[in-house]
Amino acid sequence: MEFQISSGIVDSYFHKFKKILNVDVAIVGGGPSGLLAAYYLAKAKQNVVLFERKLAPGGGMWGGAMMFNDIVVQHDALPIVKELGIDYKNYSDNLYIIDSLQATSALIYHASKAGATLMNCISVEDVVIQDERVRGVVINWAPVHREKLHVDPIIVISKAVLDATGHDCEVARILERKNGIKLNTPTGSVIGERSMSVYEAEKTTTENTKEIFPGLFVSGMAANGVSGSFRMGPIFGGMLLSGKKISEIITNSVLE
Ligand code: 48F
Repeated sequence: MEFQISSGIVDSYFHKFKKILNVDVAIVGGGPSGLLAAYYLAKAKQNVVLFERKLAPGGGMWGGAMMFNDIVVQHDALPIVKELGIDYKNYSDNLYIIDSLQATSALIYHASKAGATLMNCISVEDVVIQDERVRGVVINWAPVHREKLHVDPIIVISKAVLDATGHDCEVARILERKNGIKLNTPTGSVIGERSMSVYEAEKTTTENTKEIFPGLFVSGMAANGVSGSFRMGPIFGGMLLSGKKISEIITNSVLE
């Protein structure tokens, strides 16, 4: 029995790991925009893997606002909330309240159930570049980074990479820092996010959701961060709409 438990897990995990070494889409970051992109991409029959460095994917959605575990979505995003079976309460004309724990677990569940492979405790530390195009990501165990161990990584090949790393826009920054290349942002560089301005931020999140270098796409706060737009705090409609939009852009680009 003891042996079967261990060998079952090792066999299954290594089978899963081997499958994700060459995929259609590699998503970096398991916040709301990355999880929703994973869900829609998997539904569109893309072979998709999502890497999250923390134990639990979910990013900034679990914590609600200052740990008050409710969050707000606006009317535009309500069809997504309904599609995922998340309960909602009408609060004012255009705004709805959802429970952050139920919403986050629903995103994780639906992404996984749709067929996306979710890999937690793994950090993306670099990208693969071939012929002036991003062709994959370089991964290592998150604790290896935390302990600053000198351990070489593993390479994952993909047709598209999504930077859904949130406020730090880590993948875009790595690409720029290491390669000195020009990105498709207003300045050609990662600009960094501005202060709180909810209406502007929500509007620009979907506008900034796009391909910023051949093979590298951005969603959620990473999209606003690279293009120098605002933060918005505990309203999540923009994140959901951004995840859905980038899944459509990537699907079209991968199918080209
Ligand atoms: O920040 P995050 O939740 O991303 P998001 O989808 O949503 C932003 C909102 O939560 C909120 C907000 C809007 O309402 O302002 O902040 O843009 O999640 C990003 C996830 O990426 C992980 C990180 O741990 C977090 O869970 N992450 C970041 N860098 C890496 C990473 C990396 N290099 N490798 C793996 N995971």
